[in-house]
This record gives sequence, C-alpha cells and structure tokens, in this order.
Amino acid sequence: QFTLNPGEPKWDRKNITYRIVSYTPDMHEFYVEKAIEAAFKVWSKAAPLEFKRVTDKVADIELSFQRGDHYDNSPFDGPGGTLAHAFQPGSNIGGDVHFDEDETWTTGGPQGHNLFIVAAHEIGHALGLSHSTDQGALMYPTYTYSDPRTFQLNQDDIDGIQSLY
Ligand code: TQI
Ligand code: CA
Ligand code: ZN
Ligand code: ZN
Repeated sequence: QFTLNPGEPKWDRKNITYRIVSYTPDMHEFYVEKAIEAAFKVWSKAAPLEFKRVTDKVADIELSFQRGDHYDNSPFDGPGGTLAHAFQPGSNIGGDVHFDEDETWTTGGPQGHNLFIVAAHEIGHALGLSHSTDQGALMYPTYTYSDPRTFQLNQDDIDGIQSLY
C-alpha cells in the first residue's frame, strides 16, 4: 500500500518543469537525458501530469549529481548506502532530486545502479509519494533492477499518484 507525506504536499499545477542541472561522467549526456525523460514518462502516463524540460531557467524539479556534503543538511555517504534523495513538492529546494555522484550510474545491466529506475523512484518522491509496502511497487524502498524498455508501473504506484493528481 502506498503512503503520502504528512500534510500531503503536492504540485498545484498539471504542468511541471524540470531541469538537468548537472551530469554524471558515468554516462553520455544523451543517455542521462533519455533516462530522466523516460522516468518522467512513467508518471505522466499514470496521472494527468505534463513534464516539460527547460534548460535556461529555474525549474520546479531540478535534478543534479552531487557528492558528499552538498549543503542541504543531507550529505551523501560515498559509494554504497544512499543512492539519491528528493525533496517533497514545494518552493525552492522542494521537488529537487539529487543523485550521489559517488555511485556508478548506468543505462542498464546488473552493474552499478540504473539511473532510470532510481530517477523514477525519486521523481515519485518529488511528486509527493512516500514509500509503499507492496514489494512490486516502484516506491517500495529496495532497489531492484528492471529493464527500462519493459518497465511497468505497479498498480499500487498508479493508485498513489492518482490519489494526488
Ligand atoms: N534514498 C532514499 C529513498 O529515496 C531516501 C530516503 C530514506 C527517503 N528514507 C526516506 C525518502 C523516507 C523518502 C522517505 O528512498 S536511497 C531506492 C530504493 C534510494 C532507494 O538512496 O536509499 C531508490 C534511492 F527504492 F531502491 F530503495 C532510490 Cl529506487
Ligand atoms: Ca552513497
Ligand atoms: Zn541533496
Ligand atoms: Zn524512496
């Protein structure tokens, strides 16, 4: 069963902008963009939301790669442990997604962490979802690799996002 954040913070618009503020050297920029785009598509297919990428101005959801202490009171912990985190919907840092640059980011396969899966999970948080107790759910708090080409959102995740939007 999905859960929401206390107070159920959410975006009050259907059109949400995002910006890729920095890239990882692990992957070609093109594949970072494809992985992030696909991660947003997972959610826009499930609820009446539209995501638009911007490059020249501040966006609602700002995604960046950071390492160690990056001055948001939630320092990353080096290789392993925390992979990424996201802030619940809100102004300024609200909705922003940070990926730990000390991890190895990949487009697929068993090594490292698949950027698409982790991004889709973090975007779930950035839209206002918390964790699910359903093992098959994207918002279940355990990383499981699945092929981005055949990935399907669990019904529980769909119920969660549709309860908000
Ligand atoms: N990052 C945690 C997460 O996104 C951050 C976190 C811990 C958190 N406790 C929380 C966020 C409570 C919201 C509410 O869940 S993580 C996974 C998964 C992480 C974990 O680095 O541990 C994914 C990031 F689901 F696999 F465990 C991405 Cl996909
Ligand atoms: Ca880490
Ligand atoms: Zn951070
Ligand atoms: Zn999570």
